[in-house]
Amino acid sequence: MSGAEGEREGGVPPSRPWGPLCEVVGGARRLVVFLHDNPDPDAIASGWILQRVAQHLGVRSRVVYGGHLGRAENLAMVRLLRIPLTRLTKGTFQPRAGDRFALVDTQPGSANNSFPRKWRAHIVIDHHPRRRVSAADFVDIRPGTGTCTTLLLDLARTCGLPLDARLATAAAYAIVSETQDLKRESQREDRAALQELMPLVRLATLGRIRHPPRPREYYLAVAQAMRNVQLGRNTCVCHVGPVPAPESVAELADFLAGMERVTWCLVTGLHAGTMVLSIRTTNARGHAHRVMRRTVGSGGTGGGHRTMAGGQHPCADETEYRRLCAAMTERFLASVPHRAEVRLRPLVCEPAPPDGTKPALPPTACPPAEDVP
Ligand SMILES: [Mn+2]
Repeated sequence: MSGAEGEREGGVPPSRPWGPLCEVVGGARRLVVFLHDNPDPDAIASGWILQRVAQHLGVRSRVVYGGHLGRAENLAMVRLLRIPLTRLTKGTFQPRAGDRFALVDTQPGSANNSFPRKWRAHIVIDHHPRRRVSAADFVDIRPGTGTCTTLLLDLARTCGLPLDARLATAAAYAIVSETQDLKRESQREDRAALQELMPLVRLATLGRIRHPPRPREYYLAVAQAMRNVQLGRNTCVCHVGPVPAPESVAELADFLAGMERVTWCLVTGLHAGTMVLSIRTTNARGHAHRVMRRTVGSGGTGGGHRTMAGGQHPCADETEYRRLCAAMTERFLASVPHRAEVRLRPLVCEPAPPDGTKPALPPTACPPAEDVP
């Protein structure tokens, strides 16, 4: 679990809680916790728990992330629970002597984080499949755990961290959102952790996080997405085009994967020079992370879990986006089971307008694929 730590800076009184994680955290002048880019609630809660562990041990700490925080639920979580996060933009982060670096819900060398490639990580705590490069003083990677938050709660206990209502509410929201209310890839540990948190959780706040007010752009993105949904017998593909926030892609993938008879779903969007991809499968023994790697191809990167995966590919403009969409649809369909079914049909049929006029009728549902000769 943890390697030998040569020089420990600053003596730690013996009365303190002691364990491999405490030792590495306690030896830092400052602990900088990196989340993955475009952090989700699991990453946010995990990072905050580790920051509080550091504070508990008398070590200053900050939580940083790259990318974007745009999903309404995540913004509500951070705002209502007053979670201190720092977004990394060029020149905002200066490492200092005595800094130690932690990565949570991601690993060094993974394309989905902003941890500099040449830096050495001191702490890696994650529940994604282990990467070869994850060497650090303290490494705890448990791919079987449904959420990284469950792992952090377990480790925080070994450091004697007391939970308060805000932290418990963040952790509970992380667990229910990452596992879709324990329906998706949750383990006994995740359920036990949630049950233990519940007496402390601010339930009305949790409700406000789960049902936040949403901007109009969100509904426009949904409308845009629905016009681009294509269905095969058990597959759903949706290339949304430009999206207001990269997390919209994952959100739409969750939404579309709930459609009856859809077992595999690919959603893509274009945001800030990057094509963002999400894959979902309802097959608990699927390999969404592998299908993602095949789908993005050699020019992109991707990873994830059995039933959910994310990816990205550089993409200059909408012309290139359309070209990439065609290639990715083809590779996705070739990678999922039932590959014989490759004919996709649109979910929504737009009525053909007479020349020069707007459609007079609203879109209608296309007949299901089975009914089409
Ligand atoms: Mn996670």
